[in-house]
Amino acid sequence: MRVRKNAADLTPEERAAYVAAVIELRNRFPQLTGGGSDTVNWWFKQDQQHINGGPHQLPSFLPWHRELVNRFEALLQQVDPDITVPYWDWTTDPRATPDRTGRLVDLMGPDFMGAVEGDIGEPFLSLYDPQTSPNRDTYRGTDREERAALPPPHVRRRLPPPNRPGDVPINDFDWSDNPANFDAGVQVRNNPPAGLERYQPDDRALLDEGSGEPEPWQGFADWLYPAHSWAHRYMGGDIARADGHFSFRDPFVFLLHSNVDRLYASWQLRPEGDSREPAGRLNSARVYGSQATVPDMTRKMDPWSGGSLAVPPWDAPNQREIHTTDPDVVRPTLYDRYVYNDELCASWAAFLLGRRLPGGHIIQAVIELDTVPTGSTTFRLQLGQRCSWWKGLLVPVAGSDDLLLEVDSTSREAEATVASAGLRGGVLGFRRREWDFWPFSTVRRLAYQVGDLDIVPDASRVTFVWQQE
Ligand SMILES: [Cu+2]
Repeated sequence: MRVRKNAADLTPEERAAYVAAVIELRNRFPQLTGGGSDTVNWWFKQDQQHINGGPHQLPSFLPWHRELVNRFEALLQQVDPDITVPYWDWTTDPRATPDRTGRLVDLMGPDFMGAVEGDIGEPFLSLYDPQTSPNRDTYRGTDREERAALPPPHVRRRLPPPNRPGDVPINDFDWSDNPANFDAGVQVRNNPPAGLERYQPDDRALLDEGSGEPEPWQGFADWLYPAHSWAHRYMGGDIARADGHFSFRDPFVFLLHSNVDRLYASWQLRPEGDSREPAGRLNSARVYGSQATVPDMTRKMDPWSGGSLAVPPWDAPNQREIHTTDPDVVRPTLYDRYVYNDELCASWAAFLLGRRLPGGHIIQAVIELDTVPTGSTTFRLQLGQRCSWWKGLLVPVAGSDDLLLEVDSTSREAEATVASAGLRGGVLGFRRREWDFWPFSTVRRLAYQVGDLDIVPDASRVTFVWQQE
């Protein structure tokens, strides 16, 4: 499993590979079930998917856009298996955003993300065409499929003077060159809708939204949405246009949405928080709270699920339906840095990077004793082919010897079931090439589903599964 990196940390080679893969998608077309290929190439398909399915100001905003970014990343990996979608830390100016060492890096310009003013130009000149049909931007109804196959006439930006988004007054945001949008922008400026009047320049404050409330996910998501809208408007031009969501024709949108997903993942992996809503954030039955049952969240996710809202290639019969509660949609993606760097999130990331952890480090798996089923719990350990440094998983059992799950070198898999009542709480850790539990009695929630967690070495996987009855 590869890790999504801060765009500021990409090497020149990684920048070039990412740009090349994005442009290559313009030359690739979806294969159709009935044979042949679609007329809309995989790059224009991003815009088309978003226009046809993308929910905004709705609860499914986060799961839907996560799925979109994941699918886009999978396409890029068909071009180059090492690529992940980098993110822009939107608390910083993309022209001067710190890398891991604190050095300020410019993400814009012809060697990476293109211009900050006017047409984005190189390296993405091939993603639009000023000579395209003038109707390209107005497609509606039955001909939208045909028009989606054409390049857009332009991809523009208009960043404000150098500043980080949180420090830019709303008056300075671009509302695009569309007069209707501009009017709308003036209206917004004079009478901001709920959420837009306050930008969250502090990621921790953003993750705190909803904490302790009856609906923590909703509380958080309701603030992440306007923070993301703010980032769109900060970039200006097409990525900021409100008249039909044209933002996914600008490649920068994936850096922005990779950051949306990073904040969402950080929220899910947040080690502390209100005791009523801890590790359930990784659990598809609990993460969304009562929002899980609203129609927007229970309907199948389009355009990928077939049916009337689908676009090729997902309009084929018997298309697999995608739902907001699918494990692939709930499971947070791996990032190099989460908002809470020092605790579970960082451990998770370090673990997945496959580094041998220093002796004092702890990998936490949060087990919430309140939610342990009355029956039994199954631990499963699976190793990939290149993984050789594991010994096993030590499961703490009260009143008897701890259970050591040792991996058989042939099957590379081990499984054991423990009566839940017998589980002793602890912090699951990695030490001396073994998994270990430390007694950890000051908090109640102790271990939980780490859930289908990929680890490096590549193809290795460890899964702790609560068997729910
Ligand atoms: Cu969107």
